[in-house]
Amino acid sequence: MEGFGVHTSMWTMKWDREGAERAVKAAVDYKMDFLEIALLDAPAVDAEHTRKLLEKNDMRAVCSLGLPQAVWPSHNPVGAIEHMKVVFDTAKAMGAEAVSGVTYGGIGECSGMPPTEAELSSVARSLETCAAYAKSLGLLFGIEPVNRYETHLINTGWQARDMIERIGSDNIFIHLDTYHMNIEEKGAANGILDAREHLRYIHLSESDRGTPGEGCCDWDEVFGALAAIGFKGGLAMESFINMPPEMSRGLSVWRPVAPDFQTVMDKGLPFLRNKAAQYRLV
Ligand code: LER
Ligand code: MN
Repeated sequence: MEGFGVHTSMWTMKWDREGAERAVKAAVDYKMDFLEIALLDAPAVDAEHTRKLLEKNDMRAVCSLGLPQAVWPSHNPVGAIEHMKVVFDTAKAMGAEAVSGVTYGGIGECSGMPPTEAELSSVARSLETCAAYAKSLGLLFGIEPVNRYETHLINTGWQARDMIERIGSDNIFIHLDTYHMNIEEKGAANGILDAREHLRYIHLSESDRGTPGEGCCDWDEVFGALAAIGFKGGLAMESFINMPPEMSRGLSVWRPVAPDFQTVMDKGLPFLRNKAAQYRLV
């Protein structure tokens, strides 16, 4: 995973043949290095169609997801592992390089209490088995800390490092997100410095999820810290401008955060590319 990517929510959250063709064409037009494909319903995906489409267009892919409540690893590690095996098999068949996201739970998993030791060890058990399965398929496996309103389990780079150190698998990595960091970390650089060698992927997402460069994220601190740790991973722009209702709830996106996807792609993407070039990341 390296270079610049974009989350397919920019164009579609429905990964059927039509959505896949539209998103891959748009990603090629914008000269993206990879696409992040939400794998919310893996069995419904025509993996062979996606693999051929990606190959034909020389486009790389990363898959991401949060787990449904019935198989949250904190309470049902066995169910979580079964669910994730289907996700890994599908991602592999699609030709993806990695599976990441809230792979340790669900978006909206908030118990109202701090995480218990029983929950964390159940999550660790699920992640360890998942990492081994992913490794057997040659896939990398990421965990994305998200803010306190979306999970009570892992909110910061430091907590993600703690979880990875419990597990010890070498194909598991930290995936940060500047939107969540802006809520949870003590400074824009902290999560990156804490995740350090485990950081292989980052969502570049503005403080309002809108057009990068038009919000409160301190992008110089973010890119300066990435340069300081010698970051070599994937830089994925994530902006949730057009959410279907079932996604709006989990992400709490209730209003248009940018006028349209062209604004995000034509203004936000060049802004991020310039910053990455300025800090010699690309
Ligand atoms: C959710 O808030 C988020 O940032 C997504 O990337 C989840 O995978
Ligand atoms: Mn994210």
